[in-house]
Amino acid sequence: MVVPLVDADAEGIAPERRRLVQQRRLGQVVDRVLATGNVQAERLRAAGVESGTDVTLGDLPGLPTVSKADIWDNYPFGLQASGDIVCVHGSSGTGGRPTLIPYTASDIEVWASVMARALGGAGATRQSVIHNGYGYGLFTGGLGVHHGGIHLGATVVPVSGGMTDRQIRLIQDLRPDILTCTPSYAIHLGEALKGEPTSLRAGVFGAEPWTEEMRAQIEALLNIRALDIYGLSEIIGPGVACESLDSAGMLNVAEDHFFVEAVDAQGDPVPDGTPGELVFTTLTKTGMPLIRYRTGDVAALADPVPGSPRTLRRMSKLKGRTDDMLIIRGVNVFPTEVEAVLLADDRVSPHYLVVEDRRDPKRSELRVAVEPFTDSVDTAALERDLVVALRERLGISCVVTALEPGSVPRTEVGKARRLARWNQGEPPLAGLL
Ligand code: DLL
Repeated sequence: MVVPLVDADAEGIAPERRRLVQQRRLGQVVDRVLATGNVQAERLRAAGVESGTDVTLGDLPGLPTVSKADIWDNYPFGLQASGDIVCVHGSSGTGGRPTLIPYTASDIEVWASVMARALGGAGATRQSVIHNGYGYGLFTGGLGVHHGGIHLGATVVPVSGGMTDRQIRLIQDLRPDILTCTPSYAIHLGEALKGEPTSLRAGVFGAEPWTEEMRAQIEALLNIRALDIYGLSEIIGPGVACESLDSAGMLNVAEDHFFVEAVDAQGDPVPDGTPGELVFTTLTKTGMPLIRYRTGDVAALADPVPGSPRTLRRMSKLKGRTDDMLIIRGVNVFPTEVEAVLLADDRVSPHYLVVEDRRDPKRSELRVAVEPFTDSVDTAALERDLVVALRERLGISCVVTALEPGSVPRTEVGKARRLARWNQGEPPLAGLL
């Protein structure tokens, strides 16, 4: 299948020509950062960089990185590089500390154009109606899709999150072809629709981890193609990378704006196909440009689909975040690996919670709360089977508890919480022993 490119110059040019564009933009962003004199500039100078002309793309892996801690340390706007800010976005972040990102009008244009490409890759056109169930606000999901849909010339329905009955009414009345929301909310909407046919053809889902097994459930529930979209507010929001109908399960990285590297725990580059932490350089950002931002997100990189008109490099679905990786009795486990095992079993509903139980610091335990789809499932057999399947996949034993259908809290607004840490006191979910 070939899906038309929204921006052929950007998505379809020969990689060697794109590299020249990236190189030129890298020089410019290095100059913009050096001009700020901020902590990034100081680090670049300490590494011997005095001007953008000093740096080639090949030098990037040797340059200093910047992290979320640097953004927090310089809160709210210490890394800002332009006075022409038109809006602010961000995320509430871990531990309640907000990460705020200032945008210029040019940043919003870049964002709108990468989001238009992302929606176009899912088959959206000027005739499309996009039902946008991502939250509007500081969170980048709602307004990111909004800017992109308008840039594309489609009709955006800015429903935002929650109020599921109203969402269903709007889907029935306005007949959208594209759905955008978190994957967990897509499940929730699908369950609420109870098999009723809709006009939807494809969905663009992201902002939280989800697996191929979750994709299969969404596609079956809603009878659509379910595509993954990735991004983070620090870099721009959604649209940093997005799957298209023809990208063979991986996400096309908007690498003409966001240069991507993947590195190991020591910060050394990993080869294509090997999962590594994603590091992005915002080649065209002006509000808060970042050079070598360590995302904490783990994925593998790859070249484009051979012979495809799309020439952008691709990334895999995210495996997880470095800070969500659990170390259970010495074994590294990403919650997505647990999800893959759970949802491969057709008795298990997509509502589950992974719990890292560290009440006994000497012996950590992985506990998994699942819900069977129906009351008729033999829960004891289900628990036994999942323990075996998880041991086979992860190499460790865990405790599986099957709870009554409906016990795991649903997320109607914002990101689903699928991982909890239990250090002491009451369990994070009633019914867990
Ligand atoms: O979640 C941006 C976004 C909105 C992406 C809507 C896709 C759709 P933040 O709130 O700053 O931005 O959170 C960024 O969410 O570093 C990842 O850990 C995680 N994340 C985002 N997309 C995906 C995805 C938005 N497709 C953080 N799969 C990132 C897994 C994702 N995790």
